[in-house]
Amino acid sequence: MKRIHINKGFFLLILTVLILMLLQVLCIGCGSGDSSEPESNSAPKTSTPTKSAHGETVWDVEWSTLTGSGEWGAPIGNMQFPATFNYDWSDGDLYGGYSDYVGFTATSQINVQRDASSFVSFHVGSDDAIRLYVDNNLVLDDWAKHDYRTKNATVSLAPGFHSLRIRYYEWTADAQVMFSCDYDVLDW
Ligand SMILES: [Ca+2]
Repeated sequence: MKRIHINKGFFLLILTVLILMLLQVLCIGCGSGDSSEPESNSAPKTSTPTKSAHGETVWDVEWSTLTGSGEWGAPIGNMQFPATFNYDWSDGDLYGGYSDYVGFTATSQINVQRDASSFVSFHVGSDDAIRLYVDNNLVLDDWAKHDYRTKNATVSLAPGFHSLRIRYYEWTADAQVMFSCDYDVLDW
């Protein structure tokens, strides 16, 4: 009986060690799946592409008010823009009944399907202010109150996905915003 008791104790010890090793492996696996990592310069995950139900590249747009001192106010709604756009609202409403002191942040992504790093052309136009970021780098900066005008930039990009972000605001009077780029990076 004593011999059996010792074997049982040894068995329980081995079982405990195995369970602890299993928990350690599971814990390491959980750590790498942390979804709260901060925004980085890398391309967004391709598992959540910004595409419409019809398979076209689109922009996710979040509208916000502007305060009288030019600070971002409250979010007022979301919508989607097509891959390229040119909205001329004149002095009418831009979104949600707002014709002045309103703006948006829009995000999208492109796919450079070329053999090597190469230049991609971007074009923006705005009344009033606009900024374009590629992979979180500011590449077009026209952040001031002004009548409609356009800006162009070419950026060397490696093959693969790259994130885009536009910030825009309308101060008063007429309003317009435009975006376009090389079409081949929109077709994926
Ligand atoms: Ca204006």
